[in-house]
Amino acid sequence: MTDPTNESAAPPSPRSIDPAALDMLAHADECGVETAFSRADHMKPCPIGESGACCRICSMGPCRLVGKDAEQKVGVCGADLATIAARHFARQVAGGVAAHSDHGRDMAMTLRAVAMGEAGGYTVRDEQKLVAVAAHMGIATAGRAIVEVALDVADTALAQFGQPHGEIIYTKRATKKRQARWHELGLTPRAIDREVTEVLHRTHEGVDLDAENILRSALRCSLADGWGGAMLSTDISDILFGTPSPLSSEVNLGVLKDDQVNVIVHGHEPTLSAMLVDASRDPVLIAEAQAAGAKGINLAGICCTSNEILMRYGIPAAGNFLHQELAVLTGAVEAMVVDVQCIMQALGPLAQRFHTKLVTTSPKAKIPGAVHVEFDEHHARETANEIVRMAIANYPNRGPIHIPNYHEPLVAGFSHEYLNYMQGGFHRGSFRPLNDAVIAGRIRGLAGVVGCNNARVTQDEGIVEMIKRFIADDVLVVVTGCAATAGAKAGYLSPEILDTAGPGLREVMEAIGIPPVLHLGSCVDNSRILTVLTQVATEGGLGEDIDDLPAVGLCPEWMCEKAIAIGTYFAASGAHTIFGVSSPVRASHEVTRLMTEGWERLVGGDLEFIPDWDEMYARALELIDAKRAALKLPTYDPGQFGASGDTAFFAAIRAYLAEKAKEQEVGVTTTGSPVYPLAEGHTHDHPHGPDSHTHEEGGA
Ligand code: BF8
Repeated sequence: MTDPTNESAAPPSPRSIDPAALDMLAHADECGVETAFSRADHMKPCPIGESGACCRICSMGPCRLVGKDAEQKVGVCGADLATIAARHFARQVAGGVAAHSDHGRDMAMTLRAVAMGEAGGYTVRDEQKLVAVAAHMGIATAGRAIVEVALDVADTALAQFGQPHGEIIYTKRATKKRQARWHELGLTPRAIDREVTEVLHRTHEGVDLDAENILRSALRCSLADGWGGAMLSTDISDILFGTPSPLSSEVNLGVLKDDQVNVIVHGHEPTLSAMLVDASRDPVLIAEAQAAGAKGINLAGICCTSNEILMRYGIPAAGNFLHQELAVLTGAVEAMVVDVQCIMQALGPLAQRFHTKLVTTSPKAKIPGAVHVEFDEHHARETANEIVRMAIANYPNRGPIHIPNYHEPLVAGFSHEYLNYMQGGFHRGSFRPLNDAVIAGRIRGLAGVVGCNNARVTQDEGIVEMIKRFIADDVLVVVTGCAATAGAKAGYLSPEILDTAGPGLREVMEAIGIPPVLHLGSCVDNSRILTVLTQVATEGGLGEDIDDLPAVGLCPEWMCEKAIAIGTYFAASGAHTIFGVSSPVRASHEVTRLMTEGWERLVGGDLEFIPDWDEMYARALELIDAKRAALKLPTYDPGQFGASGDTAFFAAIRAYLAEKAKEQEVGVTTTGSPVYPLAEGHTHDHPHGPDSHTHEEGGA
């Protein structure tokens, strides 16, 4: 019998723009191993479910409303297409909020354990951030011990999940105008778990049957993530592991080492992975690795756990979502340690074909074929040591290896705090230079390029296209999650990329030392984009709220419910947001209308789905330019800027530095600014030799 879901068809487009991925996919074919890429070729998406026209909420169905008159049809209970599509969408939002926010809850539990002295190995690494967070929460800090404040912060954070009364405290961090709008519309989230539960209740069979009302509950639920669970997660991670500031590292599968014990961390939470960083640098464990025949222990990351330890410890990223199987395929990974989210079940059988030990660590996330070593923050370091020893013991079992030789340099770690610092220093942190540059038109606008890989589209293509075009057109880009990794793999997070930026953007970058593409962190760190946009909106000169700003959010290769939740909270916060791939509500014109023009009227932002890259980009620029016009800012003119600082004098310095770097086969490293050695003063890798020199010497 033929499997109706197994339609074979020629691959419609290249599977990836990443040469490392293409190399590994050819290797997978040689090994006869299937991957998400090949499975996607053979498993077409169900067009009814994909477009939001399938209702499987009760056992009278599934009801599928299809055909030219689909919008006139109803399911067995009488639900129409708009209700069905809206219910499905709202449940996706609730799923995403639950995932991010449960991650946030775990961070709060760890902070609580630290405050109680029960989490050996963890500590409050960023006391300043703790004090700032306490201030947001209305917790007194003067004269109190750090652990006391930490306990109050942890308990206040945990209360946000299930508090019976009140509102989510961090909504007060939005602009006054936004807070008033949410109140007026009844969109201020009350408690995180309550909003998730209420969406699940409303979308149960026979409850909320009005598409617009269902979508309002989805907006409120999403805000419980953006201004609740995700923001708490970011803040508490900063408190426990440090607020990121720029550092350099490398990305792509070439970061794996052929002569070291390779351990990959994959998933989302930074707790165990931070301990694995310590374990991988422990001289005792390194000696054990050497005794097993390896030169050392090499830790690398996949997905957002990777972003968490990349931006705080400089641990290299082996890749993004679609790289997880490819990493195992190298045959060089002794252990892949996973926690929660974005972990493919395919890793179980795949790891068994190679020597890789797949190690699950969360009681919430087990995988057939994996070894389970349960993580408990009270004994985290012991768990990390156990896992590293397991990897070391596995090193002699390695078979043939195939590591593609692709690795790109990158700069990551731009927190909201650091962006303030780099624009105004420690005492006068500010966004004034950025706002002024946008007002003048040197910077045309701001874009967030975020989200996943999706095997339905060419890996990284949409993300990289958007980044490339934006910076060439003087739009400053911030990136998070797998989009950040995609941009980095394509070289867009390296200092050299400044040369491809438009003239106005480059001028600003060179003047204040901001790279044109800022890596803001993992997917929970999309909350950093909310705080950045809020500060831009309140700094002056660009309106009063996020929906006044010449800014857009893009998620070209979205894949999961978390991405839908993020897109929805950006919209509810006033941002125009564009997703690629396909629309989960495409079947219903009414729901599509409600989420675009309806939401724009309601909250000032919207959520659009545009699968074509050219159309997506054109729409993004149209939105940015329309906001500039509404603010009565000068029309963007690329010919107007770019001359200042571009003198022969500076050109000579740049040429000199490039020549020196080439001669000595070392890069020019910088102090303060990772981007451009002239921004805040630079030092070289070789400050004390006869070749050492300063700016002045270089420019003389
Ligand atoms: O949380 S971008 S594929 S790893 S969901 Fe998953 Fe998507 Fe990657 Fe990070 Ni975010």
